[in-house]
Amino acid sequence: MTNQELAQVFNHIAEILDIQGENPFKVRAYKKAVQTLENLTVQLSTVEDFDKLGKLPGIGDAINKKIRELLETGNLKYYEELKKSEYAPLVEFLKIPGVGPKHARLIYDNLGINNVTDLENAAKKGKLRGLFGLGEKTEENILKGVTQVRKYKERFPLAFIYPKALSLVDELKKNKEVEKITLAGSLRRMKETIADVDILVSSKNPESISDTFVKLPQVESVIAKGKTKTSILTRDGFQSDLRIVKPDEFGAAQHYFTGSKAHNIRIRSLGLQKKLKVNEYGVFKGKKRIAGKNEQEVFKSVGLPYIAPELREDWGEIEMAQKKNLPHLVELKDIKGDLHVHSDWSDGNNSIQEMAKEAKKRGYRYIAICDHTTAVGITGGLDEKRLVKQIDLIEKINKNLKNFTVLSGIEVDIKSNGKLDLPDEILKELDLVVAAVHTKFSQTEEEMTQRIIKAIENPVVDIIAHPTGRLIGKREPYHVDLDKIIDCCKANNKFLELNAYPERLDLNDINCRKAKEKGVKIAISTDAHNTRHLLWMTFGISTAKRGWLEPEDVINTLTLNQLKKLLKR
Ligand code: DGT
Ligand code: CA
Repeated sequence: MTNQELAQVFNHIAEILDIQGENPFKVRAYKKAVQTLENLTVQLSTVEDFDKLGKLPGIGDAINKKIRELLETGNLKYYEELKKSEYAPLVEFLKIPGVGPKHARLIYDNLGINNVTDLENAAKKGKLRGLFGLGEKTEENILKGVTQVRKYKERFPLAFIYPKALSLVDELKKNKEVEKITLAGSLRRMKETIADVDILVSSKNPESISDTFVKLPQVESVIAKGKTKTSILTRDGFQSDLRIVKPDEFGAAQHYFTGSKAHNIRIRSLGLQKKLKVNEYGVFKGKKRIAGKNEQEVFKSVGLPYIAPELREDWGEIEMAQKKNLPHLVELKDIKGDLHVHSDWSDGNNSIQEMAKEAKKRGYRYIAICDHTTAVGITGGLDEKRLVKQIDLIEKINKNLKNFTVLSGIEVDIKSNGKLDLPDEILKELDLVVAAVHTKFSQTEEEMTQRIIKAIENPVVDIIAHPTGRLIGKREPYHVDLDKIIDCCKANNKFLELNAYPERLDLNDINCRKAKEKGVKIAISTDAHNTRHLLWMTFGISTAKRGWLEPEDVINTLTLNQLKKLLKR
């Protein structure tokens, strides 16, 4: 079990206890444990001598014992019992924005409702109003929330699925009958949400591969088991389909099952024009297979160069490939620094030194510390006085660093009137100013657009962070005219962020492309709140690729000197 999986168990426990109305201290203890587990830098399952690990911060004896039980047996008796509670199904309600544990319990105790469909019907019929503390407004919010949750219910965020899919692949690889193996489907295209995990294997012994697959420790149940296709439901709640093909067919199958469907249709019709049949088994001229071993062959047979999976959406990649004009996509290795990370000066978990050290370890040359300002309403938001101190400290830290520079930055809040949360005089002293909206999401499009434009037009601002404010599966983008924002950035020589934080990915793929087409450059930043979060650059890069970005479209591919010139400080 990974730390993340342990954290999920304790989070679920905390939610059920909270709904049951347990002692708040107990609930908080579990929530704290979740945070600790998510932020640990060692994987507990790899620790041989658990006793030597010492006390984990914020985790008491009782929870410690439960961690052990989970690691040793893969199960937790206490948790299994708790899941049988009549209140357990109500955790579904907590996903609806604005519905808390108290509401959930109140609704169940009074109306006996324990599933989202019944809740929706009750809200429609106005049965919730009148329950203590609930009104018409709550009913409206619940209905809105339910629609939002439904929209994403069947899909999982990329960052949640990705590591779990890789571990399925690693497990399968242990079977020596596997010749080649690849992820396929939306996951190989790195879409921001994924319905199911498609895996493709070539082997001369398909039965052996299916047998391994259905016996993996991740399996909750087997949906179907056949010679060429086997499907499982994992303990994480997602489905994974495994296809097994002959070695000669691997490339054709890889292309077919990577999709997208729209892309495949185009490729097939290009084939038809050349009197070729393209399918998952190969490319055929009459009965003769002329390609199929690898994807390059498949593309070549229809007269195209290789097209990266992230581009395969029929968003113009076929035409560009025909003109031999495909973008040279940005890669992780092009990235020279991270321009938006937090430290323990605001709501981050690590010190500036620790963030710098980790970034250097990743091969970066610079990092910008951009802590929050006070208006965001978190503990530790920076005011002018503390920011001056932070600038001093960073100067000192830099004296002890070789081939690496910490930039003094800030994630300054854009207030509802477009003014910034700190005076320009102090912001001018910084190497970099990232500005962002964190409050009053309900403004009209006109108000929000003007608010952000005012910030862009302020000479001290360099980058607008997470420009649309959406949280995947949780919050829709605020109303904003992004075209105007992009135009304004272009006119003022400012930049937009692609925030790689898994639930943000904001700008998204399409909007990155829009910015690029209008000549606005992008900063791909993780918004890391601890050292591990720096890894999220991977998802920033994949989204950038889906947005057709090339190294020259991305400002953190620049050397420090080039960057400083661009920022004109
Ligand atoms: P998802 O699962 O909704 O996140 O998205 P995908 O793209 O992974 O879709 P999925 O799992 O239904 O199918 C995987 C790939 O298989 C898909 O991207 C293209 C290919 N495929 C599936 N069904 C068809 C089809 O009817 N026609 C064609 N041309 N390709 C298909
Ligand atoms: Ca899929």
